[in-house]
Formats: sequence, structure tokens, C-alpha cells
Amino acid sequence: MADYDLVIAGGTVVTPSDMFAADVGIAGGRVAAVGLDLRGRRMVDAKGLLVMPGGVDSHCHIEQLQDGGGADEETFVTGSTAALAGGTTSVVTFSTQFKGHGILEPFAEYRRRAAAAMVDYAFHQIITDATDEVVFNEIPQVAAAGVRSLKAFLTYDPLHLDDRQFIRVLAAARRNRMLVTVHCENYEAINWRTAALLADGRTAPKYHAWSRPSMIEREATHRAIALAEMVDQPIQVFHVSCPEVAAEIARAKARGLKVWGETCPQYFVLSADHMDRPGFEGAKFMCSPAPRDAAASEGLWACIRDGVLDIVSSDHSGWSYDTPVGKRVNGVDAPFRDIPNGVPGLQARLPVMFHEAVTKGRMDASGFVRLTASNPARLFGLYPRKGTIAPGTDADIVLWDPTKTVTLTNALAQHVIDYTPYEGMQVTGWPVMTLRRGEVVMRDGKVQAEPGSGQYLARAPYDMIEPTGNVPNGFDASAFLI
Ligand code: DUC
Ligand code: ZN
Ligand code: ZN
Repeated sequence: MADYDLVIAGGTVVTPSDMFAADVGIAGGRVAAVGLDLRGRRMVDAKGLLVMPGGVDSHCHIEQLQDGGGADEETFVTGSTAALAGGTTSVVTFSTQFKGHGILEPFAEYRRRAAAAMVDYAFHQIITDATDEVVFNEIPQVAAAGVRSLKAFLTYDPLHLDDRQFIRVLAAARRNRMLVTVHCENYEAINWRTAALLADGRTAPKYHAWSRPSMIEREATHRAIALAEMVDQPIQVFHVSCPEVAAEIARAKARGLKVWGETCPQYFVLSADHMDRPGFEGAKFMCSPAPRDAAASEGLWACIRDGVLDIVSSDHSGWSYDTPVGKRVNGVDAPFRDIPNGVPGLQARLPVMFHEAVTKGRMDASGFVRLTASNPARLFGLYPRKGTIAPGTDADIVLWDPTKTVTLTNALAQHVIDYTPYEGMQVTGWPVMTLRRGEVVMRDGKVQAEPGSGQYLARAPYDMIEPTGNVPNGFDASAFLI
């Protein structure tokens, strides 16, 4: 007799801590059993395949509203399609604030737009203007609506916060039990070098990397950590590009601070040289922080092995190469300063990282699952519902063929963006089926999911982001509404 709606039979189940031959029984959209000889009304043959938790991409920009109107090209439908095609079943994306405005209206608009998603989704709330109204009145309301992370930019016009504003965001997060994620680069240093580069006629995309060398990322990371320590507020440093930046996080961890570090596929397989392609082509690889060099990429693996960096997200950012609203929005002769930053990676994240991590023998599949699914789920309050395979968890599962070799091209990509920075890269290891809450939503590259079938993941307070209780002089300044 069949005990389950569906059984994935004969594969190798990969959890964050283990790998073993077993069947997975699914009932009511959840994992009901992991065991041997399970019988389901439907059977999926997973012989020769890895059965892994669906990816959790905790940093991706989807349908992000732009100052002055419009939104990113990547919609919640196209972004979901790309994610599911690549084996990712949950995302944490952004609700953004525009200076001079509050956060409640855009948050409602993001909730409205995201209702079309097919992946499950949560939000980080970007704060660009830490007014009294936002900090004391509105942040508590988005927290109550299930947003447990804020994002602060220490650079970028018009997003960046000065130190005073950043401290106010840290304090608001502490009062409301939220994590703060931080884009760490020094605003004034970038502007200073950019002005000099442009004055010298150095406008090509490759000078993007020259404008923001690694020490300005290191400085901002150091500062963010010091200020977070003063407030006693846990933070995650986004998109760490190189080991010298990760060293700041390692020092903080060694002192017992709640500081985590994320990196992205682009920092393993791209370098500043990619931005030196002829003409405007280098724009395809422009993101911030800028990719560094091969030694930096290799050095990131030691940071991962040592547990300093524990999450790989995509930082997917939707700018096409050839459309008027994308990288060319200011023309093909635009100086690097005026070219939108960001690379797409929602779909490519898992294949690129599996190839670099597992196929190349740097770690086993459990390590890969930790980096790309379970650690992001833990840090953002979604675990164990997301990020592992065990009785009671959502049946978000990717069946992965570790022997399948594929050449990445934009023709294979299902995002709306018209290029991939990984064009021509050969990877071994490929998602062949994705299940989201027990439903087969991708088979052999074909995504079949109803728009609107994704669920909003409201997050409740969780232990990992509780403050430590250590404040300078035992005086908790964050308790004061200042
Ligand atoms: N950097 C970011 O911080 N966000 C999106 C794109 C990028 O390159
Ligand atoms: Zn960023
Ligand atoms: Zn980003």
C-alpha cells in the first residue's frame, strides 16, 4: 500500500551533516519520512542522483523598484523561473526605501508584486534614510510583518548611510530583534578615486575595479564590525570579495562577536580582467565589490574551510547588456561610474558552485548544501523548514546529476537578462528536477509552476540573532530613542 503522495527512490540523500542512500517520502508538501523501501502513489527514480535540499538564495535583487519609477527587468515570475531551473526554491530578496520616503508603502508594493512568485520568498528591508519615523515607528511594523533583516549600504548614491545613520539602523535592529546585512565599501574613498580616474580620462569599465580597491572594502568592513560591536547588534557582511576582507570577520568571530560573512560565485570565477574586455563588453562583469584576481578567489576557499565565510548567495542583479534600460542606460560611452552594477546569477549559482566546490574536490556535497541552503536558512530564520531534508520540513528538493556536464550559455538561462557572465563555462553537476513543497516544478530544465504559487515566508524572532548582552560600560545606548 502507498503511504506517501510521492516517493523519491534510490538516490543519495544529502543533508548538511550527512550523505546516505535512502528514499524520501513526501505527504502534504512536507517530508514525511526518510528511509528504505518507501512506497508512494507516485514514484520518482533518483538512481545515480543526489537528493539535496532546494537552494536558499539569501541575497538576490528581484523586481527591485528604482528611484524615479520603474523596476528591475527581472520580475518575480522570471526570477522564480530562473531560480527553480537552477535548483533554488527559496529566496530572500529586498524591499527598498527611497530617501525622503518611508518604508511601509514600498513594502506593501513589494508584497503585491511578489504575490506572483513561484519560489518561496522573504524580504530584507533596505534602509537609506534613517529618519525618526522610519527608525522608531516603521521598522517595528515591518518586523511584525515578518521581516527580520535590514540592509545598510555604506556606499552608493543615493543609498548610502553615514556612520550616525548606520548606528541608528543597528540600534533599531537590536530593539526589534533583526539581523543587519551590510554592503561594506568606503563611500568617500570611492568617490575620490573615481574623480581622479575620470579626470585622467580613464572611463572604461575596467576602471570600475580601480575605483574600489580591496582596502576600501576592508576599511568599511572593519568599521561596520566595530560599530556593530559597540551597539551589540549581530551583522552579516554581504559579498566578501577577498581573504583580506574576510580576515576582519575572522578576527571578530575569534572575539566572540556575532558577525557572519557571505560571498558569491562571481568572486570565485570572475576577476578584474573580465572588465578589461574590448569596448563596452567589460560592463557585463561589473559588480560591487569588484571581482579581484585568481589568488583572491583561491584564498576564499580557505575562508570557507575555516568557517569564516559560510554562505554563498548570488547577489543576482538584473541589468541586461543590450537593452536601453540595462547596462547601456547611459549609453555605451558612459564612464564606468554611470554603468549599473550587478551580475545575474540566480540560476547559475548552484551549478557554478557545485562545479567549483564538489566536482573539483574542494568539499563534499554536504559542505555544498551547508553553503548554499542550510546556512542561509539558519542565518535568516528559515531553518529547519528550509535548508534540509528531514521529517516535517518543507519538501523543497533538488535532484542533482553529479556527472552531467553542461556548457553554460545564455540560451540555457531562464532569467530575463540577455546575457550571463558565465557564458562558455563548462560545469559538471546539474539540477534535473526541482520540487517545491512536494510539487515537481522543474523537470529537465522545463519549469512548470503556477505564477502566485510561491509563499511569503514571514519570519519570527530567532536565537541566532539575539544580541550577546555585552555593551561598552554595561550601558545599552540602543534602549534610548535617539
Ligand atoms: N552590488 C550590490 O551591492 N548590489 C547589486 C549589485 C552589485 O553589484
Ligand atoms: Zn551590496
Ligand atoms: Zn546586492
